Amino acid sequence: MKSKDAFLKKAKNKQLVICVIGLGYVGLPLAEAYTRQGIKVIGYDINPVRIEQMKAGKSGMLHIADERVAKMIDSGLFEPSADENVLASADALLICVPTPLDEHHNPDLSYVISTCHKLKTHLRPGQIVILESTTYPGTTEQIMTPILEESGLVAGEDFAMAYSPEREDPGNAHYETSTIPKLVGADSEAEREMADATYRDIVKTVLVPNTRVAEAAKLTENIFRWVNIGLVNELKMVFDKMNIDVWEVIKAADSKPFGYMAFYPGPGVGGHCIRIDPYYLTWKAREHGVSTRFIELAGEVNIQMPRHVIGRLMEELNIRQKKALAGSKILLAGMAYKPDIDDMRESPSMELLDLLKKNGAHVDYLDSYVPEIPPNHEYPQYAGLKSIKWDEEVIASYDAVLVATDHTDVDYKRLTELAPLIVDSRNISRFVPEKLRDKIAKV
Ligand code: SAJ
Repeated sequence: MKSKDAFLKKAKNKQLVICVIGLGYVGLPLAEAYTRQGIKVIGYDINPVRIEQMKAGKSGMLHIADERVAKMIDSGLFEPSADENVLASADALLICVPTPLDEHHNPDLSYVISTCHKLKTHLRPGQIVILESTTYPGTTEQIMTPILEESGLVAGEDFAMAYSPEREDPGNAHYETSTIPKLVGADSEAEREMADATYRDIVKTVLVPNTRVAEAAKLTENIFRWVNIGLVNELKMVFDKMNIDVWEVIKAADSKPFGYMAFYPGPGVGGHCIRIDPYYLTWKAREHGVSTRFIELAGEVNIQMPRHVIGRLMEELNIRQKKALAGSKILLAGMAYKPDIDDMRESPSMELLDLLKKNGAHVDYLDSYVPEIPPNHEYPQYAGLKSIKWDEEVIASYDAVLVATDHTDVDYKRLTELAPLIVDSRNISRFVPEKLRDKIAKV
């Protein structure tokens, strides 16, 4: 690998120029981690509005305080830019762009591919290109490298390639970019050394033999969650039939100090990681003629959970209120896909809302983190719908409250006192005194 030594020398002296491509929930904290170590970072994003936000010291994300961006700007080490000519000036190019699913639930690498086509016209010898976005094994080698080599440069000789999966967990109070070990995979010793040197100043690196192992490891981490969530969702349905409280069962099992890890049932699986990542592997596995029945079965369980919850709501309304869902007034508590964040992506609450409306219910929602449903491609008809405000008279007017996300800013005791029926998919009864729990139906 030409100019590896020069690269390593610059890294040793903290003189590497880093370019983070994509300033979202992954790229921005990554850029911040470098500025905190006194290392110059160019923040490249195709969205000029995003760049203006950065320059004005605004994060544009609820979980990242503006002050953090202002501090990055004031350090003089962070240079936001929408000008692609900056790409040539960096030593390391870290790609943090979205890898969603398309409308057929197949991997959509269009952002990665378009970034590579842009990058190839600025690529120069001695640089390293590292993909951070979650993707299927083989992406770095089979998709990115051929595009970048259209520059005439040869990967592994003129420039280096590596893969280092992002492990950002927005809103996680316990871990942040610089404290989450960073997998680093590359297909030659020299490229591994350069990739390691790129990250070593900001985070503990974990070297893996090649890009495929690193790509597969990230998928494994999230598919592990997907299948375990599917397991507890199935156990919930089994134990409900046996009149056993699955939450008590999980709590009991969790007393085992080894060999068990608690996951919890819910109304479905949301988010832009767990909900998406399994499909990257199942899609790629088909190319190799390998089935992924277990992963797909977990998906079948998880995906039908919103319908299961609505079915249980119907039963409880019928039995306890002698009411049909059609014509009933329902309050949906929780629109975000997990507690205490504002992220709506793939939230099961949107499917619950849609199912409630399709069954003729009058539906409002309560979520202080999501004051208004943002424009979205799956349920565009609900964009603009606003959360109600907490008003005791209004809360008492609903036939049932369906709890879909257990935000901690809700007074569940008071909610249970006010509403005639609580249909609880998140075990919020743990916040409610015993004497009130007969108003709660766990689903
Ligand atoms: N969920 C359950 N039961 C559980 C855990 C989650 O129903 O026991 C649901 C959540 O309500 C949510 C969805 O699954 O709708 C995903 O929840 P998550 O806790 O996995 O959170 P995510 O989607 O933000 O996942 C991210 C991932 N981070 C990255 O991919 C870098 C994941 O690897 C982390 O483990 C996870 O955060 C985390 O631990 O918070």
